[in-house]
Amino acid sequence: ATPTTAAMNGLPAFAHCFTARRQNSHKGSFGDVAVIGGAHGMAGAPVLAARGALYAGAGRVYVAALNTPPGYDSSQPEIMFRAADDLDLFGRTLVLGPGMGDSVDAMRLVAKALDSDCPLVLDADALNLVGASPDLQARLAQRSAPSVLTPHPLEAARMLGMTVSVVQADRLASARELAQRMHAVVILKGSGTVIADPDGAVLINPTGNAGLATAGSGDVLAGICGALLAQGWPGKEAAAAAAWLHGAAADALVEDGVGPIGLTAGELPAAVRKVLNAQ
Ligand code: NPW
Ligand code: AMP
Ligand code: MG
Repeated sequence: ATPTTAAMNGLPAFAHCFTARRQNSHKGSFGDVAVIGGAHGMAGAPVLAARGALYAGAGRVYVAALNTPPGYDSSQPEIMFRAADDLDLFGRTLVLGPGMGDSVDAMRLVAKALDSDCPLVLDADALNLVGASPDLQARLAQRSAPSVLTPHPLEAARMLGMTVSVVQADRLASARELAQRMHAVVILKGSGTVIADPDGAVLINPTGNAGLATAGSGDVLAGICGALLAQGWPGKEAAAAAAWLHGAAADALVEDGVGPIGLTAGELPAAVRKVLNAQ
């Protein structure tokens, strides 16, 4: 089949994936997301992802930080903190990688997640680990639950064994190749984010601005994608809608004078909620 390339037609294109919030629903109706990451010096990354998931509508959100006793986020006490090897986490939608590092423990957790039936978002260090390990790639290839990879150009270049300039020279081809090699949906981030499915279909996300060029914004995107997967969205649709929402949130903030200069990743989740509720 000829691969298709399309510009996304806004979030309404994914309206069929929204489950209406019924009056008699409860937190269990909207899925659970567990974010695993946050090694030393990067404790904020999984919290940003968790906030992204919470504000994108996940019913319950957990954070498991490596090498750190379960903590507490006083400005977001809704998030539940667990130990990274808590078996209970591996039955939920998993977001792996924000601030995770490349330790042996991180590698073991990625392998365990890949072997689970959970919908999965692989970001940041989880991507670097998978890119460097044929064993993890084999585990990824045999998954039947949705798997979404969210590389920025350098992470994509590492996975493909290319330079960033080669990846960027043809972003559509790079995203498609990575999706096909890894047997997973790919969000190739950056200005003009590309969403690629292993079947060859490619989308270009039209939202977002340079305000997103700030630490932690990718962590928030991973959490949004996790929330949509947890609410039952298929992988490609979750990936495309997450990228759209993330960019639309940044666009709305800039319209309100919050950025592009000095926009912070922590400001994105509430803006995502506003965009979602306006649909
Ligand atoms: P340059 O500078 O141009 O040479 P890394 P990371 C390139 C965590 N975080 N187009 C660019 O290279 C993450 O979750 C924790 C072209 C850039 O310098 C990870 O676990 C935070 N090039 C970990 O830190 C907040 C692009 O990639 C380099 C590009 C490391 O993640 C921050 C960085 O890549 C962070 O999220 C583009 N669009 N985008 C926290 N608060 O705890 C990126 N590059 O070396 O993989 O490091 O992305 O910072
Ligand atoms: P990360 O590098 O993982 O924190 O991810 C950065 C996020 O910000 C991704 O979602 C990128 O697509 C987005 N981003 C970064 N720079 C820009 C830009 N100039 N225009 C639009 N989106 C951007
Ligand atoms: Mg990142």
